[in-house]
Amino acid sequence: MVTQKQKVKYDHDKDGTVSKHDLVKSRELLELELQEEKATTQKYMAWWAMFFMGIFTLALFVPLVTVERVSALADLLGLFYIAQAGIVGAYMGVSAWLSTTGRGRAMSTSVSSNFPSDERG
Ligand SMILES: [Ca+2]
Repeated sequence: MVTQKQKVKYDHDKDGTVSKHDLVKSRELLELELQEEKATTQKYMAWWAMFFMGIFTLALFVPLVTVERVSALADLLGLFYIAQAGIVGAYMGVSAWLSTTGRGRAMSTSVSSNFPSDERG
């Protein structure tokens, strides 16, 4: 049972019925939204990793943190920096790889070509 509100949401060509074509388009839009959400989350992860590397580096110079404590945690701090830099590097590498392979461009082209001209602008 399709409610009137769902009809308005999924009826992309505004002909009053929700056809298979409308559902395919809705599915593509949902997939794009999920990809966008995932990319945004990954971007925030990379930014927070860089932020915490800076904060931890600055925190090591606070007088409250003794040299003995830093020496005791040296191995752990090394792993921390490697892990954080790995997150940032992986994000940047995958972003660069996706932009050079044209995967992102191909997706946006295929979706926009499926839209009727009245919905583009
Ligand atoms: Ca329709």
